[in-house]
Amino acid sequence: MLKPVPTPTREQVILDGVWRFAIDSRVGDEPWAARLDTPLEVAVPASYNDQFADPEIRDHVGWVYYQRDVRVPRGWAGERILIRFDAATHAARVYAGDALVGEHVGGYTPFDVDITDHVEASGSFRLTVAVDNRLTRETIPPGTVTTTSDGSLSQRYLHDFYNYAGLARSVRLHSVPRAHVTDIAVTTGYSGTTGRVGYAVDVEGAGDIAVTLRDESGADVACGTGPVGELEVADVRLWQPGAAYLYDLVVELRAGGELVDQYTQTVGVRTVEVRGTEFLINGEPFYFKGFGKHEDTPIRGKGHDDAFLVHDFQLLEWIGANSFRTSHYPYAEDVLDFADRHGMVIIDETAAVGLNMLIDAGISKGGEKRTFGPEVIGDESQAALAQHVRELIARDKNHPSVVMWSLINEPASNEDGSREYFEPIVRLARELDPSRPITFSLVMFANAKNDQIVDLFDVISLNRYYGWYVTPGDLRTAESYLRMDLASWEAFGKPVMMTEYGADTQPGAHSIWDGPWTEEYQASLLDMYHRVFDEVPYFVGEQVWNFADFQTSNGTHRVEGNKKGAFTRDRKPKAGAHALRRRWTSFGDRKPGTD
Ligand code: BDP
Repeated sequence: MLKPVPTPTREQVILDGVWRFAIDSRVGDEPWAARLDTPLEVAVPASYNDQFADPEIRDHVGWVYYQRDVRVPRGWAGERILIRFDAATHAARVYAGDALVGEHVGGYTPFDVDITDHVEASGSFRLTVAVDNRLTRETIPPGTVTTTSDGSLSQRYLHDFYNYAGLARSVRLHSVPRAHVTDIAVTTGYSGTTGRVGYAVDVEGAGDIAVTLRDESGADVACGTGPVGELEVADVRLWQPGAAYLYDLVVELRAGGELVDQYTQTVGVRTVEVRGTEFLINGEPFYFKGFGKHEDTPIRGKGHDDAFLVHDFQLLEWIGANSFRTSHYPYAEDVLDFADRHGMVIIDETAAVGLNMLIDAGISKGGEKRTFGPEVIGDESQAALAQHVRELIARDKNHPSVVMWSLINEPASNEDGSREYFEPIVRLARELDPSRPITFSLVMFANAKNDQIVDLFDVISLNRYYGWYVTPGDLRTAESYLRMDLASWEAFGKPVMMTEYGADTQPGAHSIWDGPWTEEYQASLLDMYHRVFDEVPYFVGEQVWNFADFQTSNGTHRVEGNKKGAFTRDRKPKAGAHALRRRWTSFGDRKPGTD
């Protein structure tokens, strides 16, 4: 799926700004059929929840309406006219005037709505977007909606982060020519100093395809014709962690000698491979240092914000991180573009979090024991996840920064039914992208003895909370548990990494003892884990939970959100951040002690 960008044949109008807004209970039926009768306005892109000082809006369950008037540029006559939503969380219906023009389910992947037949160049139209925040057993992630005694809806879900909703990413009106390039897929490799860029171009309509590869100075380095081909790049500059290099693949569609469409796809030449117990980038063992993150900031919720993007990457560099996981959903495409340009290594995760009935709002609670089956997480959920994986790989397949797909976070992989549920998903991901390894993050109580799916994956990624949920305040016992746990995976002969470990930490709380919640405790816990990691030869990376504190749903186990951040929600370092910086700046992209 091509991101809309202006080219000699394509234009766009960014529709970000302030839109009219209402929740469903405050407007009549068919509110899209006229100007929304509402005093409220809302910022786009941003989740709507925290923008208002109104609990009925923050905790609303169901549809909300966004509306604005849109003018179509006069030069667009004869073009196809579309609206791209980078995300509508979690489902959307789009109306041009009174007409329903598109629908989408899935809150973190983009979709286009073709409105060519409903609008006119130089005319204007009323755009209404209905967005639904409900999570059910048929959605990814899952949840349950119940009707309370007063008739209002109440929502529960199994992950801990707050269920921010709305239009959290950009909305764009864009034009493409009638005959146009619909998709480009690239694969890369090299031998010696010669690079290889394979390409496959899909088009709608007739025309001849020509491609040119340009280096960063703008010089042509290779060219080809036809929809599928392979280009050789002499003296190739590789995309490396921390040292990005990007080529431009300029794709042209011509008819009768005339340019019909042009699109430029960036390309980083690099290889990724799991060999034995090593994770290799460009044939070199790579050691992941970094975090699981969230898209989460005050007021904006999950709204994408370029200033936070720039600042977060600055902090990642400051602390010596080389990678992060897009826990627990695909992030805005702008984040991956930025990672491509800055050599950040990404584990790209789906929105499949909470496929585990033993967890409630992120906490292990017992409760409903069985996760997989027709009455619980069944075929509809599996179909939704398959569709989500298709959309994720379609969007992100060309990003050199993405080195691995994380297909699930903390599923009940220790339960019967998990293999039947996940095996087809793994097969699908491998079919769609044979070039990247796949992983998933294992929950604490899925271990080397009871896990039923780990053999399907390339890398064993563990989420472990010894010293926090298990033996809090007792790092000595925690250390022995961690050591035993890591040792138990050796027999699998695969690389092992930690995708979550950490401790909630209240900034400003201090102690000379091992006191949970203090800054010293977070730093000591991290030091303890690192000591153990460095003993394990098949260990390939450490990603702390979390980069920054983030908002959660209400509950007595969280104080104003999850506080496991190395940074506070407004990006101030805790003592743990300084401890991480000391460690991570002391070695490069290889495992400590192997340089
Ligand atoms: C893990 C989840 C993560 C939570 C974390 C925690 O993967 O989303 O935020 O625990 O409890 O279970 O802090």
